[in-house]
Amino acid sequence: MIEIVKADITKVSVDAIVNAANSSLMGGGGVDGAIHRAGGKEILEECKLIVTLQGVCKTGQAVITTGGYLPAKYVIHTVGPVWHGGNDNEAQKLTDCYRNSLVLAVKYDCKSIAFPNISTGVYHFPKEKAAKIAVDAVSEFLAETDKIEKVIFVCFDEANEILIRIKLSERLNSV
Ligand code: AR6
Repeated sequence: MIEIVKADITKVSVDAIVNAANSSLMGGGGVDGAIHRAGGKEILEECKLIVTLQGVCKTGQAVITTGGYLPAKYVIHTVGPVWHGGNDNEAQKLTDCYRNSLVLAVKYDCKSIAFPNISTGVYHFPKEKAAKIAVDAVSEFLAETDKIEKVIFVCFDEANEILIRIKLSERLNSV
């Protein structure tokens, strides 16, 4: 049910890919920039509409748009926490990102979803802590529902790929 790959998430064919966005939903660098570039302007148009209707997307929350030209049907935009040293509820906020993205995926009948390593780029969340949170949040959600058939962790760098593999095998060995 859980796969780990080293790839560009804009190339992954799943029902929904998750974007590590910022609160404005207006695009940015990193994976956010790559998704908007590859997906085309329809994604930004929908993001603008969402902001007009419901305001900015707060940290830990998630919203959904079309996938535009991407192979994925939908993009789920979530806003990860900026790392401030660990005393700003960053861990809970990152858990919320994974959980709220999965809740939205189920709501839109998505069977497969791909996650990047949220917050581990310019938001500087420590990669090992983020990997454990990602694996725990996804595993706990999958234990509660049979609606999602596949979750792919799409890692862009080798460190994240190795860390996600370690955290997943630690978790599987502990149960
Ligand atoms: N496919 C998969 N993963 C990627 C890709 C890609 N094409 N490109 C980068 N990554 P970041 P954040 C990885 O900085 O830390 C944006 O400007 C990257 O190696 O994209 O959550 C937003 O607008 C890293 O492991 O997101 C926000 O302002 C991971 O994606 C801010 O960055 C996340 O890195 C969000 O920062």
